[in-house]
Amino acid sequence: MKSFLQLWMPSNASTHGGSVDNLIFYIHWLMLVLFVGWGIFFVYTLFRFNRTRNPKADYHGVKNHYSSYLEFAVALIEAVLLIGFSLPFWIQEIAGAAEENTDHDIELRVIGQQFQWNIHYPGKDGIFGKTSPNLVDGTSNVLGLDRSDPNAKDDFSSQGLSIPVNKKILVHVSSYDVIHSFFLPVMRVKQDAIPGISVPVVFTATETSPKDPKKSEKWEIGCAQLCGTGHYKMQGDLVVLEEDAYNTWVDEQVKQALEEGEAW
Ligand SMILES: [Cu+2]
Repeated sequence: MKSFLQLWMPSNASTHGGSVDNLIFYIHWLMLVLFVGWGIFFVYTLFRFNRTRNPKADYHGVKNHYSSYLEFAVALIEAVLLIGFSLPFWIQEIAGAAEENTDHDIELRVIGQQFQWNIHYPGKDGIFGKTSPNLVDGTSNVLGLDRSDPNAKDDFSSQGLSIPVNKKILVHVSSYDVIHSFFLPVMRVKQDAIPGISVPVVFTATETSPKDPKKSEKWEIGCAQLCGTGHYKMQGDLVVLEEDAYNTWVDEQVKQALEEGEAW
């Protein structure tokens, strides 16, 4: 069933993606059992309780408790999937891991905006420049970055997400306007981007993105929350590079940011 379901899924290119997929498969197994079980029960009742066999209505109904036991069992399995698998996984691998440990390699900020993704890179120094709500401007400075801060000099923003392969990436997801949802299908990452709240998420890419996106699967950032009329076009490119290529890319972006100075 796993390989059957995988035919409809994007490829997995993250370290934790296999666990997410497993959970999806368990849920599908449960749904298949329920679908077939209830289908058989439905057909059974059509014959067992048809009018020829039961000309007179029975006002007392069912006396046994089999259906209650069944419903309890289904609720129990669902609770195990949620409490036993889903929540611990999310806490260990994604949001919890990001909040607790600092052993990430790259730290970025992601700010959703109608209708694009803005990624804030701290530049070569790895330190984010100061930001202030007073400096926020929807067209030229979504981050509210204070360019007079020395740490902000080499900061730059991008509407695509470029990251190195096999490095632990920590992103702080937030929003400029309404609620969006930061979605990296191939990384099995999906996190609501909420104005006023910064949610940490970690992931590690296990392979580089396809060189020719026209010929193969396109790796992208999507928005998984209906956020307005332009929601459909709220996407960006996800580019996973070898470490050297990533460093070269960062150098170029920093150079450009330094040349442009205040302009964003
Ligand atoms: Cu959106």
